[in-house]
Amino acid sequence: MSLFRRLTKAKEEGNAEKKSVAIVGLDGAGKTTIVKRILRSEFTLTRPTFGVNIEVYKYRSLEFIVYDLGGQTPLRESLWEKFITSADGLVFVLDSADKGRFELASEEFNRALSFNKTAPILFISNKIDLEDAASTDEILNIIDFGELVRLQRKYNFTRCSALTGAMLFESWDWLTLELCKDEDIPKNIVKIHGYYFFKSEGMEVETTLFGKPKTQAKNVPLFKKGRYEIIKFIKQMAGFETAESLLQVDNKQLVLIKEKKNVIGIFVGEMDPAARAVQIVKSLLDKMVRSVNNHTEVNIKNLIEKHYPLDYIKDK
Ligand code: G3D
Ligand code: MG
Repeated sequence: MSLFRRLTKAKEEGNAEKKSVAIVGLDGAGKTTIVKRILRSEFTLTRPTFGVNIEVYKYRSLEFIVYDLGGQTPLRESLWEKFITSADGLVFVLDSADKGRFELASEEFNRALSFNKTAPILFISNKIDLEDAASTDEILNIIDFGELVRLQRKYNFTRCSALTGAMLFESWDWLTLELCKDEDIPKNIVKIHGYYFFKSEGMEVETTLFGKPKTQAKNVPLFKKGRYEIIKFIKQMAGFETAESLLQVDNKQLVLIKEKKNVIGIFVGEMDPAARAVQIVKSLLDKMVRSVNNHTEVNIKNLIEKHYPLDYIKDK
């Protein structure tokens, strides 16, 4: 069965809405890292002989068929064009510290655009954690977003880091919402099922599951898996002052943020907007640091109940 046939078949049989996203950019820009970081791999349709990684990933309620189109050779050109042309969304990844290849990246971007005139475009200026990462101005000097405005293309330009996760989830949420404009995805509210509060050296301070006893009991196994994941995250991110991550734990999302000495994770619904969850966790961290500075007692549960009354699973 041809690859296209298989993809079409996957589309017919699955329940979740499927969208195809072509992710392009020069070698080493961070495409694979981004995809692995943000999306949960469902199953793989990778065909090494095609020279294109084709994988089906899950993000919120959507399944993305991602074409990671790195390292193309003239032999693969026509295939590359075909994937871009048929994609629902286009993601371009730029290594913002690789200034010597900005011209080349810009040409590549324009070439990709020429193959697809309708898909929303997410332009990721990656690796902003690096000291010599280009500023927004420097990037705007080489990439002509004005042209996209003239063409009335939907686009989003985000500076992010696949390594620390900064701004990554916000940008994918934008793309997700663009791709499912008409579908029922909650835009503003998340359902917080529980939280974890750890010190960044690994000490557990506080963890709590929200909800009625029955709901809690159902979530206990997931909550345990979440605890394991947060410890893994703490180890992996030991060298970073700040880091963000989004993990799928069965049918929930775990949003993890590290800020200097503290790590907070919140456990939210599968279809909830990750960007909103990221925003909540960051504000909790900020409020906690301020309480500690004022020598007042910190209780995350109280902070959530007070500041995000619509966002958590209530007891009754
Ligand atoms: P590609 O798929 O676009 O070719 P990769 O790129 O995802 O393979 O990434 C290329 C290298 O860049 C990898 O390093 C990866 O870890 C690194 N990288 C990706 N994103 C970031 C980022 O945001 N910040 C930093 N500092 N590095 C990043 P290695 O050493 O494994 O080749
Ligand atoms: Mg790659």
